[in-house]
Amino acid sequence: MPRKIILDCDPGHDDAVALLLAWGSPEIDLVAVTTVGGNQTLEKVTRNALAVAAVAGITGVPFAAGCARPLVREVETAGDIHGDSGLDGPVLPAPTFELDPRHAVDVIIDTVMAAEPGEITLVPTGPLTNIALAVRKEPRIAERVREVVLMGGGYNVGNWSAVAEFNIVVDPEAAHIVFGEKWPVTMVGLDLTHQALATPEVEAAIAAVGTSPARFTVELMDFFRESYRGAQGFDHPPVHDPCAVAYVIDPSVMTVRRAPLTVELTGTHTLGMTVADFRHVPGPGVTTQVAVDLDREKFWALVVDALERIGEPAR
Ligand SMILES: [Ca+2]
Repeated sequence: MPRKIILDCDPGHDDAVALLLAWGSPEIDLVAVTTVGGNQTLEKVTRNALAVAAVAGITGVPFAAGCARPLVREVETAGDIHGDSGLDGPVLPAPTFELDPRHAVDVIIDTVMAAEPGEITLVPTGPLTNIALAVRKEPRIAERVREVVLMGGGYNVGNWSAVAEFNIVVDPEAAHIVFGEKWPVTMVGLDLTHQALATPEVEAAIAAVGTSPARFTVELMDFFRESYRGAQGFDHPPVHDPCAVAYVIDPSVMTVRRAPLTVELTGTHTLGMTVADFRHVPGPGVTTQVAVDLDREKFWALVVDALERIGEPAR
């Protein structure tokens, strides 16, 4: 049985790859895509999500726009990494379908409440604003969601500050809400995603697929490489977001470790830090875990397989 997921994203180069991976994988049933302001403004990331849908030939999946700003703090975007459009590099095609008229928060609630308990997995790959608001508006989703597998945070490393990751630090209050709910949370953070580097060998394997979605992916990675070289001194860009999707497809793609997980909300130098407490053997009440080690070959094989399955969509 394919796993039903809602991808809550802010495309974003790596979100785009996450969307392609989800759409092209038979193990995933993509039931909705929701957008949140993050890497760029809500308007831009929503347009980008529809552009990726056009590239991949996605049909029959509701796409809905959500929150334009964090719960408490001012808008902060990542134009230095993702460019002015939020998806700089390739030419972005025009949308091929209309947005769902509902707010993303309502799409999340409606989808989870209409499904059987334990059927829907939430995969947030942007700031957690929509997810936090959804569980505040309809608390019963906390018991009905199978699990939350999110890209964000890091127990040992940051990128937006020395200790904080972008998705978490731009809306730490939302992350606090999501980490504190009853649902199981897997945090796929920078400790893991910095192992998912789009090396020239990886790009060559993607390029060899030979389709327009594969070329689109290579163009995204080329832009991402230059950004990461300039902004953070990486030789090859870490492709964060598809790691969360890959974990849903095949949990053996990474090792995880259970630990209590909290978010720093008041630190002078540590705002948005995700703190995993590894001191004790976690008790049965601990429902959070962090991703540790990635099987790189298995991960990139999933991405290449998905692109092969997507093939050359009709326009
Ligand atoms: Ca993202």
